[in-house]
Amino acid sequence: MSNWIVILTGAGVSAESGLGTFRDKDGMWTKYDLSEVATPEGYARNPGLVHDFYNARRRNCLDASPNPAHAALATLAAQRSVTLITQNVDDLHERAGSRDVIHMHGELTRAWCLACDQRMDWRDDLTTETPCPKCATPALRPDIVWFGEIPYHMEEIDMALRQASLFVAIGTSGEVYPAAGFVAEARAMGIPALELNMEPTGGRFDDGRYGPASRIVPDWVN
Ligand code: BV8
Repeated sequence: MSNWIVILTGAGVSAESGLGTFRDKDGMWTKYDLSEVATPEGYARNPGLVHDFYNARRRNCLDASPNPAHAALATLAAQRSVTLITQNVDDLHERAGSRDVIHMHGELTRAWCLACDQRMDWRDDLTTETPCPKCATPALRPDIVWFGEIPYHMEEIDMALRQASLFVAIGTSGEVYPAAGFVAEARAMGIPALELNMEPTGGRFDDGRYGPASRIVPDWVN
């Protein structure tokens, strides 16, 4: 068995940086209708609303700072062989020093032109009128994986899971697939699974440590 740790993070790892989670009591999906702002159908119906939703999140993300959980994961990767997969679309892992982060749901700081199919770094607001810097067409969307769209890097993720000696899920409710299925895939291959979360999400793991990520992740890493 290799000595490779595969880590999956979710919104809980960025909660203490001030970025909202989705399904907690005041989470994003209690304020917005997911089908209107996080599906291709919603974007087709009202692209302006979707741009407003992601523009606000992009600004919050750029105003936020990594917390000790992000920093601890960057430290761990300097000591051990780690693959860091995140469902999060913020760049706090990178800003804490993590490298080669696998963003399976895309990134707030990237845009995708539907006219020329180019993807590019993007830190400003987007509107339906914003011209693509590559082809000048106003056809830019957030480079985010919406519900019903295929997550990015699935082959790379599958390969990483197969060679893992430990699978760790941090700050995720385990509600969204295919990410929510990784723990069962790991355990079916005999790979031990650890959950680090505010509270248990339902007994799918071999072990768990519970509390705020900014405390329990550094405690686990050190
Ligand atoms: C797919 C956009 C096929 C980015 C997101 C009908 C049609 C099509 C698909 C489906 C369908 N029905 C079901 C599906 C599958 C669907 C799905 O799973 N739906 C769910 C709702 C049932 N999945 C998809 O559509 C995916 N695509 O299936 O394509 C396919 C698949 C594989 C291979 C080929 C083809 C696409 C899923 C991605 C959708 N995009 N968002 C954005 O706007 O951010 S999902 C959204 O939920 C976010 O991306 C987020 O990352 C993700 C998961 O949420 P969490 O990160 O877990 O956050 P949550 O709030 O839920 O939980 C936070 C946790 O942290 C809690 O446990 C809390 O206790 C804890 N916590 C809070 N504070 C702290 C803390 N822990 C520690 N410390 C703290 N301080």
